[in-house]
Amino acid sequence: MSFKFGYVALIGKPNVGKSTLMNWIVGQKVSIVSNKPQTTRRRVIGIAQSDDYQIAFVDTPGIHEPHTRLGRAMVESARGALSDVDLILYVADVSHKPNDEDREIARLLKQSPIKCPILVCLNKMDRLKAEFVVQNVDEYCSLLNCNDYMLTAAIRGNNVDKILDMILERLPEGEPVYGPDDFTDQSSRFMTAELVREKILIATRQEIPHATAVSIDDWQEPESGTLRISASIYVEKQSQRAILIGKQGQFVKNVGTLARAEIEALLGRPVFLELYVKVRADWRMNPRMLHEMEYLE
Ligand SMILES: Nc1nc2c(ncn2[C@@H]2O[C@H](COP(=O)(O)OP(=O)(O)OP(=O)(O)O)[C@@H](O)[C@H]2O)c(=O)[nH]1
Ligand SMILES: [Mg+2]
Repeated sequence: MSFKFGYVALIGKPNVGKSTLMNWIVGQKVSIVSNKPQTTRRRVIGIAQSDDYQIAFVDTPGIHEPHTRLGRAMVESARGALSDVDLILYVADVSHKPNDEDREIARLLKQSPIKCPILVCLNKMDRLKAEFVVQNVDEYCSLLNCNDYMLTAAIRGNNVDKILDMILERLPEGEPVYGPDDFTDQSSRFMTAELVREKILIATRQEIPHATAVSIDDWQEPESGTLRISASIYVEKQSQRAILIGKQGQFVKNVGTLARAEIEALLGRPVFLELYVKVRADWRMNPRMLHEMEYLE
């Protein structure tokens, strides 16, 4: 078999499991994952490879009706992934029927001038009740005019090998573009900020997940020994800051402990992580802040 290379865009609503699926196939936490919608905020490449192929997955923010400048940038970023890819993997939560957001995405995909193949990944099949299987599968497939689908449970890797085979069948032959050890296009700094944000998303509710951003302020990397990282956590209100700090600073301390363990594993060395919680009213509306956070291209 000759070598295959291709770009595959993961497109769908927020919270359907796009990042979970990509991480499983790549075999690394490339994108952060949480049970809060709109976890992924910009395009992230995850590279899956073997002796026979290299697949560059383009994970995207979930497509939704945006209410902030950040939301608009996220949806633009997802739409931007539709051009220059070899395959679109439309990911949906099959345990629910398609709604208006799915219909909007289907319209977007059908209107799109790019004519690459579309594969439908019906995820969260572990939550799909037997009596709805036929109906829900049928509704998603007819929405996209596409019978190339696979039911998956990315959280446990069920059928992920099968969807990988379907992806490979549809990819062109080509030379590898990335190095044999590459698994993402993100910088260590960005991934570090994301890991801190993930711990906050998992531990908070309501507006806080959406109102939180993390940026790296200082990164001291001696040739050996401990790496010293200082980061700011931005929220939009004093009340949110108080929650993130917690009683005697316990909340942010826990966030730091959980994030540090993963950052150390990622960077392969000891890390000293300092976190500061700051208020920036309406940062989600502020293009300069969005640039600083690397959410605007
Ligand atoms: N039950 C179940 N949960 C899943 C499955 N796949 C992902 N999840 C969960 O669904 C939630 C959302 O997963 P993500 O991978 O962050 O979803 P996403 O589509 O990338 O979301 P955005 O980045 O917000 O667009 C997380 O809590 C996952 O653990 C699955 O197959 N079954
Ligand atoms: Mg995601």
